[in-house]
Amino acid sequence: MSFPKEFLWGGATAANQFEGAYKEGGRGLSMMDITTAGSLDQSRLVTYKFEDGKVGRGKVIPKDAKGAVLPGQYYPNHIGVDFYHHYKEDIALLADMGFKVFRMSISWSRIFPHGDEIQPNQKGLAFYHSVFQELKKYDIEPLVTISHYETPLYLEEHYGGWSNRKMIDFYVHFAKTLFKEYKNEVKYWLTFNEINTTIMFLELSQESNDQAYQNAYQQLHYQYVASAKAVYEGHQINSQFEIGCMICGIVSYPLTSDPKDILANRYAWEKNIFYSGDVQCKGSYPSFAKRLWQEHHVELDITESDLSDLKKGTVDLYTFSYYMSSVITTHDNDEKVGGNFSMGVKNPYLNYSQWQWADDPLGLQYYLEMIYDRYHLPLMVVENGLGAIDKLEKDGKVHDPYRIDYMREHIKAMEVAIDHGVNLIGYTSWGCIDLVSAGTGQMSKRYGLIYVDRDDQGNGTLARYKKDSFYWYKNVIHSNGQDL
Ligand code: BGP
Repeated sequence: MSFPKEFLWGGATAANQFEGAYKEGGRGLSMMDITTAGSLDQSRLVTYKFEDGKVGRGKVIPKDAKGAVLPGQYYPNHIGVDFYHHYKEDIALLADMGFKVFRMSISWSRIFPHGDEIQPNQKGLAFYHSVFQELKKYDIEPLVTISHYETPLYLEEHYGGWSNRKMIDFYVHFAKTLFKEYKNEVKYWLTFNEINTTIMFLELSQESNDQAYQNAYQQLHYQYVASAKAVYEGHQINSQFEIGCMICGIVSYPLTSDPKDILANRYAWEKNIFYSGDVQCKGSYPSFAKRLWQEHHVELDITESDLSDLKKGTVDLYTFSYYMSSVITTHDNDEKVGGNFSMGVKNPYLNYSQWQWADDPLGLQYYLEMIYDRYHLPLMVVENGLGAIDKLEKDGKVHDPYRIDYMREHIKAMEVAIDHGVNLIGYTSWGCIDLVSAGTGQMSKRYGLIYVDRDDQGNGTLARYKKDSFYWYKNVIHSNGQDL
C-alpha cells in the first residue's frame, strides 16, 4: 500500500477568509465583506427582496437609512490573516513543509470590482501573478477555486445575484479572464466551492419553504451552466487544464435498519451529494431530479441551450471537502446534533468535536470508494482537517496532538481507498495557515499547521508560528505518506 509517487500533498485556503486587504489594489466589495463575525451560520441561506422586488440570496445587508453599510460591526474578513501582505513569508513556510500543491481562491471583486465590467482590474491581476510566481519558485502547483463563497456585492445588489440568469455571463467572463491571464501559471481549477451546500444546508435555514427551494434550485441551475461553460471555454484556452467540481462531502448513514430510514438516507445522498455531482460529472440532470423538484413544487427556467452547455462542459476532476459524517432517521426523539453546519442525529459510535462535527475517518474511505465507483474520475480531497482551539505557548510553540491524530487517521483512510483501486491524486488540508472560520466567522476555530497571532476581536501581531502538526505533516509529505 502506498501513495502514488506524484501524489499532490498540500493545503487549502479561500480568499475571503484569508487574504484581507479588502479595500486595497482597486478591489471592490464582495458579499463576504458585509458578513459580521458569527452571522454566516444564520444568514448564509436567507432569501431577501431588494427594493425593486428582485429576490436575492445571502445576508440581509446591515445598512443605515441612506443605504450605507452600518459601521460599528466587526468584519473579520476585512483583514483575514493578511495573506495579501504576507504571501512571500507564507509561501516560504508552505515550501518548508514540502507542499506540492496550494489551494487558494481568487477574489472575484479584486479582478472585477463590480462584477459586470468588461475590463479587469490590472492591479488585481498583478497580485495573483506575484503569488503564482512565488509558488513557482518552490515548485508548488497552484489549485485555484474561481468562486469560493463570494460574489461581488454590486452583483447582488443590482442584479439579485444568482437568481438572475445574467450571472452566468458575468461568471464566464470572469473565468475566461483568469484562464487567459494565468494559462501558463495555473493548471488546476475548481469552478465553485461546495456548490451543493445551496441545497444541502437549506433545511437548516429558517426559511426552508417551497419558495426557498425554488430559488435555491434555480440559482444552482445557473451555477451549473456557468460552471459547464467555464469548463468548456477553459479547455479551448488550454487543453492541458484540469478543471474540477468541488462538492461538500458529508457522508450520511441511516440510524436504523428500518427500510424508511434506509430510503431516507438514500434520498439524502441524492439531494445533497449526487444531484450536483451528476450534473457536473455526467453533463445532465439525474432521473431523481424530477422527484426532488416535485417535492417542493419547483419549476425551473432551463433552456435547450443550457442542456447542451451542461453536456459540453463536464469536469475533469471530482474534488470535495470532507470533515464529518451525519446520521439520518425518520424516527422521532433522537438526539439532534447542534453546532455549525452539522445536522442529523448523534451517531453513538463516533466522537464529536467542540463544534459537534463527527470524527469519522472510515467515512472518508466510504465516500472515496462510493464516488469513484460512480464517476470514475480522478478524485482530490481539497479540504479536511480539525477545527480546534489552539494555545500559543510562551516559547512560541503550539502543541496540537489532536490535529495530528485527526489527520493521521484520515490519511490512513485515503491510503486504504487507494489500495482498493480509487484514483486519488491529492490532498489539501483545510486552512493550512490559520484563517477566519466560515461557519463561525471567528479566528478561534483554527485548522492550521501554522498558527497566526490574531484573536476573535481582531487583536494580535499576525505573526506566524509553526505548530507541532507542521513538523509532523512535513515528515508525512517527505515520506510520501509512509511516516504517519
Ligand atoms: C467548508 C468551506 C471552507 C471552510 C470549512 C470549515 O465548508 O469550504 O470555507 O471554512 O468548511 O468550516 P468552518 O470554517 O465553519 O469550520
